[in-house]
Amino acid sequence: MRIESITLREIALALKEPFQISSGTQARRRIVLVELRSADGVEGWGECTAGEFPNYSPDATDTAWHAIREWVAPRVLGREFAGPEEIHPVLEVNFRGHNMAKGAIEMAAWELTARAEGVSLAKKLGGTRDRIRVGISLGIQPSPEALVEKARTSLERGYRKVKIKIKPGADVEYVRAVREALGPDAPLMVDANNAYSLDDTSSLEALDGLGLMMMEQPLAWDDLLRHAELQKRLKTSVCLDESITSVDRAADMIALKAGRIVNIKAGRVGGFVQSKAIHDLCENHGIPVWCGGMLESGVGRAHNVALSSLSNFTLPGDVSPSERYWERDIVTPEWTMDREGWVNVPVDQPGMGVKVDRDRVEDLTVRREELRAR
Ligand code: OSB
Ligand code: MG
Repeated sequence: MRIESITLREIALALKEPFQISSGTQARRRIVLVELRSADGVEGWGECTAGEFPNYSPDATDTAWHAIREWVAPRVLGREFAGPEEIHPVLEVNFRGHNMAKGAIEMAAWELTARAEGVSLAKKLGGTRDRIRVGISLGIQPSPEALVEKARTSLERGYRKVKIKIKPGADVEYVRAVREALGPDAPLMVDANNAYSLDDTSSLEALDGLGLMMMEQPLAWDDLLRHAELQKRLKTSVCLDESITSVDRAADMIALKAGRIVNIKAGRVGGFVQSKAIHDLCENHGIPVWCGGMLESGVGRAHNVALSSLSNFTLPGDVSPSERYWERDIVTPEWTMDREGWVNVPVDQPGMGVKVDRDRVEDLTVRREELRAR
């Protein structure tokens, strides 16, 4: 495979409603889409999962654009790769961080290869499922009552997991209200996005009594040691998101017993090679994984659906259907979910299995740049 050109596009896509987590609120997404073209004329699509600001990871829309243009693209363009597996190692040589920039290009190269070979991206990645179970991630709500309503309608709609975003001041009272309203069997979990420290564990200990499936990333984004300390004190499984930036960090989590579940987001770990390595490592250690989300458009969602088809993705992912996020997505068909919370994996179509709506993308594009092999 030889990539001849990379077209970067930034699109502005308004969320149906603002999404609030402990570290900030987003009302729209500034998404970098990447379109690769091979020497043979095959296209491959990718999405950079960075948010507008570096409040989740160090990546952000503008820095990712810069990193792709200045450092990622020059290492990839015009170079002969036997397969997409060879890209990640090349991007790691004396090049720290910028995982979401690296991941956007690496994942697009997988998509391109799947198309070129006429197989689905899911199969190319080693996936074994033709449908996946999904959940919903609910942002912080103005009141416990508002949250109960959202959680109730989500379960009625078919979602198999309800993830509740929490922060100090919007935690125990909120989650307890949902538990009391929806009963002991409702599949609930929380995600703190780093909002707590070991000095204020009283709310985390109160949440521990609420029968949650897991507690996602309560402590600092780069901290494994204190998560290990916290996990010792809790019955509830800790799930790590921000802290797992590579397969080595996943191995550290397991060695330190810093968590019992991993949220895999391909962008966060630099693409599919690392995602697969984390998946396999966790599978060998009896650690379940699930696919996280970064409010992706239909392109990034396609990649998440494909990844979720691997065998150890045994818990419902944050891979909700298009209508949960957008008035209108940028792919056809849009991603849909049935009443039982299943999303179909397009295993019989080459590549990601949805078509980019080029007219819609054009309408939403705020900047565009084409990078070519020299
Ligand atoms: O922590 O999982 C997170 C969105 C932005 C930043 C961080 C997170 C999230 C989500 C969204 O939870 C999940 C989704 O895409 O539906
Ligand atoms: Mg999270």
